[in-house]
Amino acid sequence: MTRVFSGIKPTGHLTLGNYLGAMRRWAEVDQHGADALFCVVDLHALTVDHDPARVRRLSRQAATLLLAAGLDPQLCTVFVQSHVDEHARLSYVLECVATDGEMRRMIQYKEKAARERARGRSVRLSLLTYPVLMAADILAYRTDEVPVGDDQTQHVELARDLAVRFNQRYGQTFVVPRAARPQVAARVMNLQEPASKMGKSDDSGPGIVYLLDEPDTVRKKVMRAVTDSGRDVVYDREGRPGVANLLEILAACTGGDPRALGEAYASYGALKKDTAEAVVEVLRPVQARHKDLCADPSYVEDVLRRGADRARAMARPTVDAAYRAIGLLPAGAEAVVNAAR
Ligand code: AQP
Repeated sequence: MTRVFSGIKPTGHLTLGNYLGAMRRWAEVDQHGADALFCVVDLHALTVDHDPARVRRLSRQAATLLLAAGLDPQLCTVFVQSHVDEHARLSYVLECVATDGEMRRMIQYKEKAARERARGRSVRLSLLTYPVLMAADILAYRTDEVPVGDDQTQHVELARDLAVRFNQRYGQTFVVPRAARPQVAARVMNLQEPASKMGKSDDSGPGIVYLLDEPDTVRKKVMRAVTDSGRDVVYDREGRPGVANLLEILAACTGGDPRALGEAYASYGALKKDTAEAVVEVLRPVQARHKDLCADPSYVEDVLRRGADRARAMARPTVDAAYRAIGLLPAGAEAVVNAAR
C-alpha cells in the first residue's frame, strides 16, 4: 500500500489555502487510498520569532482542525511532530548529507529570511536548516507520496535528493518520495495581493481567509478582494491574477473548471458574491465539527497520543537503520546482537 505523509505548521491560524491546497485532499482522497500519516509539524514553527504559549495553542488548534476537516484516526495516523523523537534524530544525520549551498537556494528560506530582517529580527539557523528536518519527517516513514501545495514542491525535491544521495553513499535505506499536488487551488493567493501566496503567518489579514472566520467575515474579505483593471471575467493567471485567484477558489469549492466558470460571469461583483458563498459553504461543516471537538479536548489528546505511539513504532526501524548505515555505533542490547557482524 502506498505510504503517504504530509504536515502542517502551527505558525498561524490555518487558512483557506491550507484547506484547498492540502487538507481537503488528505481527508477526501489520501486517508482512504493509502497508509497515511498527517502531522502537526510544531518544530518547524520555532524557525521564526515565536511566542511559546501561542505555538502550543496553535498546535492544538491545528490538530483539532485536521480532525474537523475529516481526518479519521481509524483510517490514518494523526500526531504532533515533537512527540516523536525520530524526526529530530534523523534530521541531524541528514544534515550530514545535505550541503550549505542546497539550503541557501531554498525559495522559502530566501523569502522568510528577508521578512525576518525587514521586521528587524535576526534569522534563526533553523530557518536555513528546516528543509532537512522536513526531509527527515518524510523519509523516516519510508513515504512514497507527499501531497502538498505548490509552495512545498522544492522541499520535497530536496527530500528526494537526500534520499538518493544517502542510499548511494551508505546503502539502500530510504524510499525516494514523490510530491503530489492538487489539480486546482495548488496555490491560493492572497486576496489583497494576488501576486503573493495566501500564507497563514503573513501580515495582510484582510487578504487571508482563515478556516475559523465567521461567514460574514469571509463574505467581507472576498467582496473586497483586489481584482484587475479589466471588466470582463477571463481566466488569465498572468494578466489577471486577482480574478484568476477568485475563479480558482470558486472552482475548488464547487468542483468546476476555472476557465469554464470565467465564461459564465459578466461582472466581477457576481463572481465575488458566488465565490464568497461557495467558501462559506465549504467552511461550514468544518467549523461545526471544530466546535464539537473543542467541547471534548480529551478526545483530541487521546487521538494525538495514540497517533504518536503508532508513528514512533513506524519511524524507529528506519531511523535506526540510517544510524547504523552512516557509521554510528549501536547502543546497548543492539550492540551485543550486532557485535558479531
Ligand atoms: N496558499 C496556499 N495554497 C495552496 N496550498 C497551500 N498550502 C499552504 N498555503 C497554501 C499547503 O498547506 C500545507 C501546509 O502548509 P504549512 O503549514 O506546512 O506551511 P506553508 O506551506 O509554509 O504554509 P503557510 O500557510 O504559508 O505558512 P507560513 O505562513 O507559516 O509559511 C502544505 O501542503 C502547503 O503546500
